[in-house]
Amino acid sequence: GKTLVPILGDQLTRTLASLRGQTKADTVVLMMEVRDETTYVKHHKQKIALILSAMRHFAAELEQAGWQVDYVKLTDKDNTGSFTGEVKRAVKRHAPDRIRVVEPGELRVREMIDAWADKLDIDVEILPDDRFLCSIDEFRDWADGRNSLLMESFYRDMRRRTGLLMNGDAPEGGEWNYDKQNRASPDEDMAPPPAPRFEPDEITCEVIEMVQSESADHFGDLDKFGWPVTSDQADKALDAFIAERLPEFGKYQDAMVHGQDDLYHSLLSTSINLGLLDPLDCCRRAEQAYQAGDAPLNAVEGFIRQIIGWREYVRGIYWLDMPQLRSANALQARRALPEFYWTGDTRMRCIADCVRSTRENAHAHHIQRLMVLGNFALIAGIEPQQVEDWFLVVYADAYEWVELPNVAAMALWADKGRLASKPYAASGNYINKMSDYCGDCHYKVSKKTGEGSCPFNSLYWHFMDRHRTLFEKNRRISRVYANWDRMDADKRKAYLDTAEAFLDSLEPASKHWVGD
Ligand code: FAD
Ligand code: DLZ
Ligand code: SF4
Repeated sequence: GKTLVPILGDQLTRTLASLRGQTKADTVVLMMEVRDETTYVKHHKQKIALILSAMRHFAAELEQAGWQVDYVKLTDKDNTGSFTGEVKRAVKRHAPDRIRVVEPGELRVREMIDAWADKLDIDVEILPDDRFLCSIDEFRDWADGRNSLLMESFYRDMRRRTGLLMNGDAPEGGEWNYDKQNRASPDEDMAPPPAPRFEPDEITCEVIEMVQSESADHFGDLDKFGWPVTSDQADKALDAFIAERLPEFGKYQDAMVHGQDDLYHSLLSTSINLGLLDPLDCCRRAEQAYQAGDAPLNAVEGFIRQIIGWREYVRGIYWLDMPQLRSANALQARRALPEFYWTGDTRMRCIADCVRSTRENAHAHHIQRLMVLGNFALIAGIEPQQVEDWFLVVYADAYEWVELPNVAAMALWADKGRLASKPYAASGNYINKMSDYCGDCHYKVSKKTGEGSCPFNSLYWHFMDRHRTLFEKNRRISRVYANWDRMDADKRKAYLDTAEAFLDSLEPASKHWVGD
């Protein structure tokens, strides 16, 4: 009999588990553009355009390879607007014997799929997504019975399993992790070659036009759209990264430069998350560059760690800790997200630049996300759920499985340190060291308190002071309180008053940015 194989928008992989072992004659592939997915949060316009364009290109490739593809467009007149509604209609159209689908990236969608068998009265086979190197069950086994879930120990296991940068049982170069060499401040004479951009073709232009009218009130610009939308383009982006930017990727991994949005980053997250690139393949190609002497070990190890370490790890944490992670708020942060996260309208030059890049590119790099946008939300005490919604909306690579652990657990410490032993809170000093933002800022980074002082400085101490009972016991932070106690009382009061006045001045974001 016939099998219906729904392929979701981030499952654009030719070797997807649900296609393997299927014969073309007995299979109908179903791809669905649906309103619920484009609006469950009001995603950045570029994110929607990217996903829908990549879906259309992928469907065309499958058809060319001889698969029968039933493709539902967003504006088709009978489109019900939901995955379940569209699968139901497709079951009517094709009368399949069964449905075969790869598990989705998000719990929200998993719950829909789990209901299909009953709702549609049909056999539903849900396959593990083996594009990840570590399955959900394997991660659960790894986590079981450990009292600490350190990324570093997970990462070492993954190195052993994949054999990447290994000499037998020993890590290449003698160390597992070269992060200490990956913290250089930006240099005047840094000249990163820009990441390749791909001119929108006819399919992409059509999608962009549709998004322009269907999602007109969503956040973000479309004019700079240049994301890879096919696996061929993604391959070219990977080649260019490895040849041109990987060698300096490690050294400048944490650097930030005003107006320079790519630096030495790969910009491959959108392609990997969509399935256009295979994560292990990216790592192997980086390893080859190291073996050929074209890229140093600290760069290659750093890149590989992000992919087989962090990326796999956060995905495991997501499935381990959902649904609680979505409501976690260990620091009981209740403040509203400020409007400037959407408009960039703030005199904090670091934030304004990160928001600008986010609006123009649907992208910001890791340290901008963690140490500027995340750090501000952490020390200002913004409610995690509002910050999570923002991150899910604005980045072209954002899906809840990767966004949520990074925001809730890594940036906001909402999980009480299950993932990050110590909160990533920092004053203006850190941003000044790692960027060129502060020189031309309205605020003075060297000024600690009072009018015109850098808000990160006073917010940092306000944060430390208000969470003292919680953090004082943490050996990695207790030194901070020794410094605080050594200040005279007037100084401490000035910090707290400056922070309070600044917090009072924040304008809360309008709700329409995320949806109703
Ligand atoms: P590179 O710096 O070139 O890194 C190489 C690859 O490693 C990335 O393409 C990505 O696949 C992977 N990677 C690196 N860091 C992480 C990480 N912490 N978690 C998972 N994968 C990682 N990444 C997303 O893909 N989607 C998100 O929604 C997302 N939200 C984030 C939110 C916050 C608050 C923070 C701190 C990080 C977030 N990240 C997210 C991780 C990281 O910032 C992006 O993956 C990275 O900036 C993508 O740009 P790049 O491809 O140039 O990465
Ligand atoms: C994010 C997204 C958007 C905006 N639109 C669609 C869509 O129209 N059709 C589709 O199949 N997938 C879309 N997606 C991606 C899904 O939301 C994604 O599969 C889930 O987030 C699971 O990770
Ligand atoms: Fe950001 Fe403070 Fe530097 Fe201004 S002075 S750019 S607000 S860290």
